[in-house]
Amino acid sequence: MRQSACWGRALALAVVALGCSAAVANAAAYTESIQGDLSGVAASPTPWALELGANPLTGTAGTNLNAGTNDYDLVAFTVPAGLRLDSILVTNYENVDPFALAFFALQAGKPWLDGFGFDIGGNFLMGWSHIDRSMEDVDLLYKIQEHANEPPFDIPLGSGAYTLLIQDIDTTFDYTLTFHVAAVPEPSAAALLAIGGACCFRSGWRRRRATLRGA
Ligand SMILES: [Ca+2]
Repeated sequence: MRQSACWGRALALAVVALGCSAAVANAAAYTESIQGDLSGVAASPTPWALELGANPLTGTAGTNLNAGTNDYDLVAFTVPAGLRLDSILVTNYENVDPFALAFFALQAGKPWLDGFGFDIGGNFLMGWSHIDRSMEDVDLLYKIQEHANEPPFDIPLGSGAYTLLIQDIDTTFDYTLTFHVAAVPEPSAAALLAIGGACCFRSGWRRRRATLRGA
């Protein structure tokens, strides 16, 4: 193979790999006001298949003490094979109480194995976190990792099913969480370039050796 053709093929493969790993905007969206209130039933969290790109989840959750109602939101999201979940950004968190803390907990798989409200044992959780009004634009996934059970989970999350609990035991709140999903970069563009470089080096070496033998 000629060196120029060899490098050309390596670069083409690298471009393809970079293109596959680039995030695509506006993937799957779940909005409670459109698709319905998320399930509060442990046996059947609302399923949600994430897609490549930014997946916004918008809803309302929490407790209305005057009305005596609780809105627990359980979403069982799936990261498809070949993709990974890089982050869950708190895009929006609105609560009229400036001191209120919303509670988020994450577990692997479904159904929901832990409790609600005060009745959360924590043994089944990957981790949990509080969110308040100062924490917009933070990565909830890293906040949950700060309170991870042993062994702590890795970020990004790999393909599979997970369930997220969203609740507040004192107040109600509105939220938007944006799940950022990317392609697993395998093989990487750098690796393909390295393979291409090795290929070109070997073909050049063979040509030089053949030339020396023929001289
Ligand atoms: Ca809700």
